[in-house]
Amino acid sequence: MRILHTADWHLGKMFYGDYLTDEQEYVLKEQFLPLLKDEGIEAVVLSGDVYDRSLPPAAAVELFDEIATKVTAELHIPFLVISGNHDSASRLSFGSALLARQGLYIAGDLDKLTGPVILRDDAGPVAFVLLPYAEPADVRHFLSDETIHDHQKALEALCAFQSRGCDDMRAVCVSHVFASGGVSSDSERPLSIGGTDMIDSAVFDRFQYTALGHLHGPQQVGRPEVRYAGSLLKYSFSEATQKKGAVLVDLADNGQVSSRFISFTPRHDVRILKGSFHDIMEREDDRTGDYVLARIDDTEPVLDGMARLRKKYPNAMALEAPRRRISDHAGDRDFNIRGTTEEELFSSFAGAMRPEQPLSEKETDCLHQLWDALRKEEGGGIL
Ligand SMILES: [Mn+2]
Repeated sequence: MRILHTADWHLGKMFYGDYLTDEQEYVLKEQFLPLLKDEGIEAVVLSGDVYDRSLPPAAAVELFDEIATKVTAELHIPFLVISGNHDSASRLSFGSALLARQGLYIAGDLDKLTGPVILRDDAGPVAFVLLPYAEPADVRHFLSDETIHDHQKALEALCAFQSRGCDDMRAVCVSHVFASGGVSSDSERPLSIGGTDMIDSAVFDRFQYTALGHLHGPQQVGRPEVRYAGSLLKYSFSEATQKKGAVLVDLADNGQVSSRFISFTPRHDVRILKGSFHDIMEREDDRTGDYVLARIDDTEPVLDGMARLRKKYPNAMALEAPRRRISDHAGDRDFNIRGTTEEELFSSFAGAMRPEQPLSEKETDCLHQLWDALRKEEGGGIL
């Protein structure tokens, strides 16, 4: 059986104030859907974080509706989906019993879990054990097991509950967890504040393949058959160098698994530009529509930098100047502005911005001349 493992779509995600729904639509329609056909995919897995938030914008819901319909009703490929920590489990699993008859298997609400989903290939049954993201307290109540207090125990118990009856089958687990050993980025929301949110991936030992969601960088955990597919797109600048795509998994008749990562090419990339502001503005770039962060190495302030950057890169998201010299004392000066001349105000500003290098004589002379010139034009309305 040939399976495509994807995760962390985060439909309706906002990136520095812009919705990424159009970018998500592009990659899903232009890359993901054609891949299903071209590669002869027989089952699609989405390992949680379908949406970016529990109440997603209407456009995001419409997009998922359209994609899920294409996968199941048009391409006739079973589509297995779990809710992640960003999803509302109960909203996501609306109509799930009905949809399962159409090949769309959604596991969200614990109350609606039905045990493994059994698909078949020429060699027999393949069990898909769907483990939606759940808080330990919710699993404790659901299974009436007072010993469940952490993510590890909750996952083990939920996994046992959902695996019932498939002991002797080839089995694929779908789970949204932070497996210890995994590497995180800036766009995942922690699963627990205080206490540990990490789980030991030994719980997946019994499965031929484990399709994980939550960490946004594609990676394997321990062995190659336990993997994170990573997110659909880059959702933070910390992911700028990551590849984004899906994992193509071949599950052989004897249970052997081979897998390979397939990259998606987004319409607009997420990049960090480095160098001086001047270089960034002057250098040739044929992808100026990308989402960029300019990390400039200028030590002097760049006036109106963001507005100028956006003239070249309309989707510029941020401008950082980590080497810019700013006095430790800037901001906590206490002096009477009214009793201060313009020259004094300026040298105080210069001292705050460039503390280790006071204004030189030449600079001071230059300033005096400027002030003089401005004063002389005062009648003209400049000052
Ligand atoms: Mn996520």
